[in-house]
Amino acid sequence: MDTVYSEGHAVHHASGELISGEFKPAFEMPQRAYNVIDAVREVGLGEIREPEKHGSAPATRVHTERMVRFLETAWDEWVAKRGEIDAFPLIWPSRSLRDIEPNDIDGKLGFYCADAGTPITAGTWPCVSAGVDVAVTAADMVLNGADSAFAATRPPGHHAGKEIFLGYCYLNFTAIAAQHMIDAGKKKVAILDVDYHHGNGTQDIFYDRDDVLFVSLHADPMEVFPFFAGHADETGTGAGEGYNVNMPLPLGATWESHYAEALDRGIEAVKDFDPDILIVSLGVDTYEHDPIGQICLKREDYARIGEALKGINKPTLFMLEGGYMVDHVGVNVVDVLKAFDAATV
Ligand code: Q9C
Ligand code: ZN
Repeated sequence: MDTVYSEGHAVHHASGELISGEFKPAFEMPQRAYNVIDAVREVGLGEIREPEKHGSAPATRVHTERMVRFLETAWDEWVAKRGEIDAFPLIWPSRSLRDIEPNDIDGKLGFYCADAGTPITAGTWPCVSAGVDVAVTAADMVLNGADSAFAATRPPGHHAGKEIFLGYCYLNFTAIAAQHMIDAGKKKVAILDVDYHHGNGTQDIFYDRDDVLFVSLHADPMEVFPFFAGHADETGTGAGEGYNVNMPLPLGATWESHYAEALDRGIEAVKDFDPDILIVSLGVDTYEHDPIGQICLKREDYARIGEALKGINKPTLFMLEGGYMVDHVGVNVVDVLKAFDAATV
């Protein structure tokens, strides 16, 4: 399996995040992607390719034009007002308030950014632009006939919705790749999200559609981030009714206790849909030693995930999402990909 990767991600490095009442070092950092690429090289997974440039047009297919423009210009507006420190919102307005983008940068930050872990930094826009290039280039490889490809994007994307960003995510690279495939003429794309957290952004983007199935295994949102989406009764709306499948898992779940069974159900849902292409939102914050996750998968479980996914027997694009045990992100991700490559259908 070949990988698409751009060093361009590294310019986004948040100074910290507000968590548990304290400003702490950011869990989401450049070293995560370096560790993943090192592991890809180490095992000789395949070629590592540079992305082609795609501009911001693929992003505006799933996010509003005004949010994409905001992400592009926010840093300069912020620096003019506050100086060169990371830009955090100071208000999180409920969406029952006016749906008007304010002129002031503090108002705008609150309008789009929904948490205290996702600041705009000097490098955010160049970083997420490179991520769009990586996502679309990897999607094109699968569209052009590759059995599989890996988009080593950073930061993660699955929390970013049509017009909201949070959870270390600014643009939803998985959704951008899926939409790119639909725009290229594919009729049905399935997204299977195995990140520890619910992919609320991907769900938001495709909730009313029947051409993109969204299936997610994640820790119960009654207990953990993103708290406000990810329940089992969120099944889609309108034409999308029945095309959104959430499987919340209890904290402490292991492969044996819950995970294997839920993954099987998720895979069955994908098979029933019979997509042209499968996209996997691959987060490994389900790892037993992850500093922010409380699901307990062991190292050997990642190969089991890769093997199980191969059974779907579809062209497959893997997108990197979360995973914060920095020294283990690479081996866990690559264990999934290697096992997928090695498995026979
Ligand atoms: N105590 C992804 O994995 N903060 N995003 C949680 C934990 C937000 C993680 C605080 C975590 C978002 C893509
Ligand atoms: Zn996550």
